[in-house]
Amino acid sequence: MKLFISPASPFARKCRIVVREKGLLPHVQEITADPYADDPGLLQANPIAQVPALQFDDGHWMSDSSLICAFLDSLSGEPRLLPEPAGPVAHGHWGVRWRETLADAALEMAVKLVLENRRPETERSPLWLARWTAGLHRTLDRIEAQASLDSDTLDLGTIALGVVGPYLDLRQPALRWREAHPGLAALCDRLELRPSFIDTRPG
Ligand SMILES: N[C@@H](CCC(=O)N[C@@H](CS)C(=O)NCC(=O)O)C(=O)O
Repeated sequence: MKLFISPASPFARKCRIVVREKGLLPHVQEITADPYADDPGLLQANPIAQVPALQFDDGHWMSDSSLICAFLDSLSGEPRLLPEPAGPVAHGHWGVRWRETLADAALEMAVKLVLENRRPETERSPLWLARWTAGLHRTLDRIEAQASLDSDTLDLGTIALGVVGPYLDLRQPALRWREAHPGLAALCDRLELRPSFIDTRPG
């Protein structure tokens, strides 16, 4: 399998962490591609032109980090990062997916802010910048209040939350998110000590 990534992409990082946690590194070739440069290899693997993308030897492909992570998790047994779909909404499968979705939403808004701020100043939309900034703050507040940040269980929700902080540190240092979100900051700092996180630090 080929996994198209870019070193700074938090969505690709989720998949790269899962590859390592599941011991799948010997079976996955990571290919660095710039999703903003019409990279021919990436376009062939994924018409949506986003990283991450997973390409199989028979030509099949998958996009979207959430789908790719769930697929990678299904390839081997322990550690199980996504429990079977059963149980109450706040726990187990649905709780994990809910926390992953919250983390992904924060990342989507953070990435949009980065892209908008890369445009010439006269072309930036104050309306969208304000909307995404407010949405990011609201989502981080909700994560801090409700996302079970003190759990030691490693799952797809925890991994997704764990990549939010380092991405904000890298791309949104002015946001000073740590002060208002100590639970998320502590979770991210704990996870950054794991080999899978060390090996995939954004840069
Ligand atoms: N929902 C997607 C988002 C992926 C995404 O936005 N990737 C960015 C890089 S961080 C990208 O490839 N952007 C290129 C583009 O949207 O044209 C996922 O979870 O994989």
